[in-house]
Amino acid sequence: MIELFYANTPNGRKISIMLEEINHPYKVTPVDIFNDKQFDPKFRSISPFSKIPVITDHENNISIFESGAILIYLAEKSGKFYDKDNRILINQWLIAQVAYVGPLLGQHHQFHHYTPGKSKWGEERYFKIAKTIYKDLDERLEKSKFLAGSEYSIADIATFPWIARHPIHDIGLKKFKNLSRWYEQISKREAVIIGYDCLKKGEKIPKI
Ligand SMILES: N[C@@H](CCC(=O)N[C@@H](CS)C(=O)NCC(=O)O)C(=O)O
Repeated sequence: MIELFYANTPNGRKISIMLEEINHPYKVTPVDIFNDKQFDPKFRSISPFSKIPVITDHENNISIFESGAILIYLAEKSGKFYDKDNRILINQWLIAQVAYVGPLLGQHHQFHHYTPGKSKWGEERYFKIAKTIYKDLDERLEKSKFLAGSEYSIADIATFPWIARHPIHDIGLKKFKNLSRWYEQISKREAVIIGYDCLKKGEKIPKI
């Protein structure tokens, strides 16, 4: 059994979606990051930067932090969504998500949505970058069915929950035809619908 230390954020959802996709038994342990529970020493012993997500695989008593490392672990364990012959491409799109798309959209959330009026510079800078990310993903998806080629992969699983925050991005997802097509297609997957709402609170994937 895998234990997922989780909050219902895009980084948390990457992993609940993956666990549903590979149909692996798991239990969710919520970490209340809005009340500083990520700083509890016990949690910090498996999460050195005090962040979710983390998994503990109780089968072999290993804990893993960092969403990209967790996705790779689960993909290798299950043999799914990480085609051996396509790893160079999957790794690029996966690492671009964890190192660029996620952190920069995260800054856009902070300045534009959570603290508007605090910093005009921050709002403008990250709004511009967020729009560029939409444009660049759209261009990629014009040429390719999924981010890393013709097959759905952990790169798509990593990116999807970030685009699922599109209502707070205020960019207008529907203006991006290829990104919208990709988003709608992934939104309909049963594992994605269940993983998105793994706390069973009735959370629905935002429509375009
Ligand atoms: N690079 C990390 C980022 C994880 C991350 O930023 N997690 C956020 C929630 S989405 C968190 O735990 N925040 C709590 C905090 O910063 O105190 C990953 O991809 O796993």
